[in-house]
Amino acid sequence: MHFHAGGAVAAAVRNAARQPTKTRLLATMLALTTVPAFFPAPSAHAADAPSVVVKMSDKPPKFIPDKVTIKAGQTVEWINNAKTLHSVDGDPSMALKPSDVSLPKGATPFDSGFMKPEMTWQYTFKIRGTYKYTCVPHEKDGMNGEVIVK
Ligand SMILES: [Cu+2]
Repeated sequence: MHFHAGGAVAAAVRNAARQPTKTRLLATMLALTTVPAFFPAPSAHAADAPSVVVKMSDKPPKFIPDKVTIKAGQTVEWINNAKTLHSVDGDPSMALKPSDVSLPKGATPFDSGFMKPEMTWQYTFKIRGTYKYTCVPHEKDGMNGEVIVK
């Protein structure tokens, strides 16, 4: 046999059309297991491409923009393109002031942890409502943000 793999599969399928059912089934299965290699399924990461990017600044400590509106299921990416640590803190139990961090009913608290300069962090919002979040190192400086999920 001097066929390359694809040719061999095509030939097997062609021949199988004239073969008894069992052989035909085998050839079909062979073809089906071969095809996905050429058409890889979209990865989880591709589905998470951010809809909105929020930057983090030092002077003054701010989320830019500090208010974004997205649709349920969309992803926000935060990027620390400043020179100090920042964070995305959507966990009411970590807030100094309860009014700085609040989530819609049923939403799970989120927290990026400390983000060094150049770090990015993403979060996908599934539940509709208004999310108020803060930056742990700069909550006292008023570095607060809001995500509205429609
Ligand atoms: Cu900050």
